[in-house]
Amino acid sequence: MTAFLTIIIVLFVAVAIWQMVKIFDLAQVGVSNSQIATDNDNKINAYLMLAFLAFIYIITIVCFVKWGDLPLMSNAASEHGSQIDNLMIISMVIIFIVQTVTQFLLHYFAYKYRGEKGKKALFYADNNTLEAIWTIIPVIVLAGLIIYGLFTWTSIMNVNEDDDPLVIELYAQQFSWKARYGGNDNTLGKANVRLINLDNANILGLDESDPNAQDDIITTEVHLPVGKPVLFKMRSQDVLHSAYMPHFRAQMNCVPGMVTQFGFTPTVTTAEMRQTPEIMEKVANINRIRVEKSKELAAKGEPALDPYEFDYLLLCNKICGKSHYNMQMNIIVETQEEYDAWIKEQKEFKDSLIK
Ligand SMILES: [Cu+2]
Repeated sequence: MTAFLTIIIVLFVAVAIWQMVKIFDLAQVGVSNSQIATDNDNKINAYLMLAFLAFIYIITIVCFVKWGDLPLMSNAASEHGSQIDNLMIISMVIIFIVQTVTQFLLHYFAYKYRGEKGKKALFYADNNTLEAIWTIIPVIVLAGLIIYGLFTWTSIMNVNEDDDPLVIELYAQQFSWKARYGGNDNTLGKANVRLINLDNANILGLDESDPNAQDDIITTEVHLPVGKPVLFKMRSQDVLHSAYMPHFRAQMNCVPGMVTQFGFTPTVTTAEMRQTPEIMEKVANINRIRVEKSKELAAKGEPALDPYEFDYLLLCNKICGKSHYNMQMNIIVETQEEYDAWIKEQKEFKDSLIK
């Protein structure tokens, strides 16, 4: 890798020197003007423009045919998820149409109006109608997209406290996540990084004198009852992290020194999601690759890879350090009964402290 980077850097330096020499050459007054393009040069470049246009269209079609059936992401597993997906699809379709048309105009015009000896550019001062059209149409489309986006954002970010959401803290640190439930009172106790005490295992810095903190439950997995609104409160111990739950279309930065939040309602249990055709196909594909890889490993006398099983994940979406890629925690969406049984088995904060 280092060798590869060195070669690239050497290459860039060489290109930079070459370009500088060229500039010096051009700056020489009175020297031959062989740098001026001829009709033939212009013609070659004009056809190259058309060739490039064809190239980007062909590559787009190839991508659609070859990978068009791959969904970017399986169906959303939260109530607001379809709102995000719609916003995304509408934006993508508009961008796709606009870019297809503008690429054509850009390259075709460069071809059509290439430089030719004796051909003079038309002097055209301005045209108010044209300018009005290419100002008003983008303004309407962009304003529409932005207003639609703002409405979607507001409707997603407004947490209705009357819904009595389940409050869970997501605690980020290099390079792991912890979750904290409010316990029986569904209220998180006060916490501050300054109160972290590793001697008695107070790893999240909970205020040990706060009555609300006593029944808090700290876990290394998030369990959520399906259909129940949940409100995540994010905290970070060290640097910026970002709590990213792609299947629920949720993401929020975790900022040291402040609490951020994101609320949603999960709608599909982990068990149901594992049964959907998209996920089954994806899992089968991953396991096919794992079997192949295991054969290679077996040849080297190394143990085989475990089969993969789908789970919702909480990932970190801010590059927070060298093990950032591995910063994840499982999220299990289950029925209320399963959730109740799980939470009952967990230790409360006051019992988890080392006396
Ligand atoms: Cu991180």
